[in-house]
Amino acid sequence: MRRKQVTQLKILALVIGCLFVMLVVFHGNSVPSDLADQGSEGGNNMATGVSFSPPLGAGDASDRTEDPNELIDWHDYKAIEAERARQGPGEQGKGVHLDASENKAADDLFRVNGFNALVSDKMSLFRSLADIRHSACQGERYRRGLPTASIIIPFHEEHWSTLLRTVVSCIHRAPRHLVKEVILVDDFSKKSFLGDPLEKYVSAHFTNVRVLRNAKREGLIRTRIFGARNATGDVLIFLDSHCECNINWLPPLLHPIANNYKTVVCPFIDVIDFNTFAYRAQDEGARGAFDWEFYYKRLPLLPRI
Ligand SMILES: [Mn+2]
Repeated sequence: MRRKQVTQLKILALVIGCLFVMLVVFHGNSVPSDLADQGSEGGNNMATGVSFSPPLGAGDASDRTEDPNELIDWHDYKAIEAERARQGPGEQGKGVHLDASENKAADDLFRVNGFNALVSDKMSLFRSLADIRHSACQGERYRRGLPTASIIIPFHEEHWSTLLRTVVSCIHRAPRHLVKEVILVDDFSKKSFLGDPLEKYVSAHFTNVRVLRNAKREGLIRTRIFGARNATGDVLIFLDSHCECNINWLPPLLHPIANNYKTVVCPFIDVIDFNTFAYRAQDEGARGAFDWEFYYKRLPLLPRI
């Protein structure tokens, strides 16, 4: 996937990038009772203005009598409405265009990151995104009883605002009790802000985010495995370190796993423009596959069985 190159940085969005969800341990339909209230502090200093509150009755641990198999609407309409009102650079998934006077600073950051990190810095960590899903998604219902997720985000020399936007968007657009934890796994980065300042930031703003560090450079897969070994949620979700998760991204990924623990799911992966950070669809969906050299390929969808 990363060979796809320069034209469009595969920063994922709508529903994340290169996201593979794997089931590790699935403890059944029970809903965890620790609805740890990260929301009252989580993200509020970031001027997000929006935080997720689960739909009434959605997975509420106090309602043990409710049927976990019942299909419910997981949308948080209050949060969706608040997001629609947001204005500013990059809001509603729009692109940002810089003044010519900023070209030098933009170029310097571009060389380090391979995308326009200065544009990223101008946008809120919780910028709003347009809801570009197929309209039928808006009416989809998912099980009330869903497993919890550990979201594992490996990174190496990631830019600050793109890394933090990944964390903020995956947490605040998901039902709080379903995100057991977010594990940032540092593959031996040297940038100083990814050291102590990152740990201070996540502990000041979240209660369910932690940072693990490799003792030497390990590469993507060993870094993912290190995160997975330390995860405590029912389901493992691997995200790239420069994603934005869009509306209602999590329940559709967990639902098929709740129905069959052998399921591995992959979301629609939209595109964030590498230069303007404009958010748009990639295509109408495809099957992920590998060729004989193990390069990632996208193949046409088959008729639905
Ligand atoms: Mn990527």
